[in-house]
Amino acid sequence: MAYENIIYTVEEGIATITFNRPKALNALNADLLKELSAALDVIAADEDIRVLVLTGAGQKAFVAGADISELAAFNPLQAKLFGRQGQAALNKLQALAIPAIAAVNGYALGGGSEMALACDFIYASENAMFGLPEISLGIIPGFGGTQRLPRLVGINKAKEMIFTGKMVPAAEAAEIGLVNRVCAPEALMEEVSKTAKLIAAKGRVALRAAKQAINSGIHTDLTTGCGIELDAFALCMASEDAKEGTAAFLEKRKPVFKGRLSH
Ligand code: DAK
Repeated sequence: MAYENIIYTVEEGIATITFNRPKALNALNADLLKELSAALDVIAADEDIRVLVLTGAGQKAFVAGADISELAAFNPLQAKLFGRQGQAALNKLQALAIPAIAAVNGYALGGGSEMALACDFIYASENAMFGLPEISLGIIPGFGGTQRLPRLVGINKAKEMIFTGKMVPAAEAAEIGLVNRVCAPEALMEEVSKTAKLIAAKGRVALRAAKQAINSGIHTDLTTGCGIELDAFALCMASEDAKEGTAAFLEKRKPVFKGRLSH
């Protein structure tokens, strides 16, 4: 598929999707969501891709939300279809077997914050602004914001953000656990790249197992979650990577992971 609203690149096993509508602060329209969904399918099918990074084109925005000019013209049925399309894309993003990092380089509002929330963690530039301003448009978050935000920062903080629609600067977003790390704008991509490379060097089977255990276990009770962890752990022990990782430690050398289960 030819991409017009995103830029898709892959380098050293790290895929980057750059939302690319800078004139509209990278606002999400139906075409962009279609391209995002197609790129995620390509990534999911490519065994050589180890990490995904999402960011925004230009200096000002990650994603300034859904495209309000498109949104304003929706009838209820079109709104539902758009909502379904967005939720499907974000669920696909969250369900990717590989880790996804949001590099938030400016405004991440509405669907932009929701996009970042569907990633595994967020690094942000000092000038980044998070927020769910939907309430000021007479609507509510519709790409999972009412669900993912309270799970991450707690119910009351999420309610304050969603009820007021106020923007939260990067430093405060880090304090409430929404953002893992805040960087100078010019250092953001470098910091993200360092972490992405660190992750990409690990074993794919273990990464997949860890992500699945966390994502599946978090919404269960502790006993069920630990059961999920045990199954995931056992799967790791069937991998060549586990043999290689433990052997490399004992032989005092660096492991070379292949990301394969044993025959
Ligand atoms: N959509 C369309 N265009 C946008 C945009 C957006 N969300 N955000 C900015 N732009 C455009 C501006 O209109 C402007 O275009 P021109 O006038 O130059 O043609 C250009 O980007 C630059 O923006 P500003 O001139 O406003 O720049 P400022 O620095 O003054 O302000 C700002 C930056 C980010 C504070 C401001 O642009 C702003 O408040 N933007 C809107 C933020 C927002 O409310 N986002 C939408 C949140 S609602 C659904 C599920 C989910 C959703 C919808 C439906 N279903 C289930 C159906 C999601 C909803 C949302 O995300």
